[in-house]
Amino acid sequence: MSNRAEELSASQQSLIERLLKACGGSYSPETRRKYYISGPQWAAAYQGQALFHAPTREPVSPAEVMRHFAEIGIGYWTTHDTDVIPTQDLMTDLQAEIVAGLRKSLVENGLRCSMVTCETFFNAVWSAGPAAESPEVRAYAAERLKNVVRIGYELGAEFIDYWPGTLGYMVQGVIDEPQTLKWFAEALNAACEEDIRCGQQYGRPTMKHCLEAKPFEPQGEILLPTTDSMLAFINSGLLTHPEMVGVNPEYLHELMWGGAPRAALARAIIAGKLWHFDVNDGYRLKHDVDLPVALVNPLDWLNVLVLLRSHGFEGPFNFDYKPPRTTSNWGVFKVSFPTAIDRFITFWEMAGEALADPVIHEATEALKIGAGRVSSTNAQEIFQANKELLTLHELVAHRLVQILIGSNRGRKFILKS
Ligand code: 3MF
Ligand code: MG
Ligand code: MG
Repeated sequence: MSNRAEELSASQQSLIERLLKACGGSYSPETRRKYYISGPQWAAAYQGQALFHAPTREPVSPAEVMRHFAEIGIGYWTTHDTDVIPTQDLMTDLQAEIVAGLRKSLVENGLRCSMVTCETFFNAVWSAGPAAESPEVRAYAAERLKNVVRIGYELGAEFIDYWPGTLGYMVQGVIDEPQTLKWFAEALNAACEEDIRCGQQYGRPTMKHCLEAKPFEPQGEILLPTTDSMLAFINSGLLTHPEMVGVNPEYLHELMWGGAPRAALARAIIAGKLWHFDVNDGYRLKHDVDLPVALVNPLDWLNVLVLLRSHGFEGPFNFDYKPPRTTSNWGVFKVSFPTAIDRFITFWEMAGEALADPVIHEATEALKIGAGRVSSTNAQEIFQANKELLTLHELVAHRLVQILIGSNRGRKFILKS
């Protein structure tokens, strides 16, 4: 960088520091650590590249990411195998050395690894998916998944996540979809068997295996595009240990197909399979922009957290988002991660406020009691007696917006005189 550019960038940074302070509302690292929040290695080290974008940021080593996470107060770290171990070094002696180094960095920074995941989308070997026709590709996929289980044990992870990525096709009519799903199940079965073996070896409970769906990207068509399809797959009879497998919905992945994330989460909750959650934001029926949480859909985020809190889900919340493309490495850790986490905590606490709110409470109870004393066979009478059902709905929705903007606590805006 030229001296001139360096000076200008330093002055932008001091402006940002001042404005961040002026924003206020940030939590201490101790407070942030009280939530089950995890930071992905790949999000922190994301270099700004995309299909139409060249990389813009310097690489950041795992030890450096962990140091920043510790400073910010992110208590948990998550990683793909290839985020930290080059593909050619996987399953070699070098892997053992790298993993030992990661363990040391985790301890030094007071962090824990909550989740590990296998990259089955980036390397060219996955061009036809991890359950391709070629038996060599499938055997390699099974080895990779088993290896990730072992890495998980070495790093003390409780969760293992699978976003199959390339499980699908570009051109139609050429793959046998049911057979491909059976092959995919075989790889997961191999991972669960390896987990059971490791559990016995380490004297630890087995891990929670979580399937993450995404409706499109990077394949033209995806075989398991939604969390619902993952739930159906878990119950298809193809898995030898369905009790070990749950889901990791990602907020934006459900919006991308036009779904309501809250309803998708609800379906996972009633199946008893909501075990892990990827936190971010974005737009309906668009590509995977992975924006920082609550910058697009704050009201929906409040409502999602109300649902999760009221059903006892307390994490892990994995911040699977992408810091803006040209933000500097400094900005990623100074602004992007801390502000995303502080918004999340604020929304989590606001959700608690909504659950304790007397207006919402009374309205909800009244809805559940109903009008009473009407004939159960007379539609006209039931309707007449319950005319205010949707009025109460609207009142609750109004109150939620009040909570979002703080007017439930007396925040006032200047009125026209
Ligand atoms: C892609 C994703 C993935 C998964 C990750 C863990 C790169 O859209 O969301 O992140 O979350 O592979 O399974
Ligand atoms: Mg995403
Ligand atoms: Mg994700």
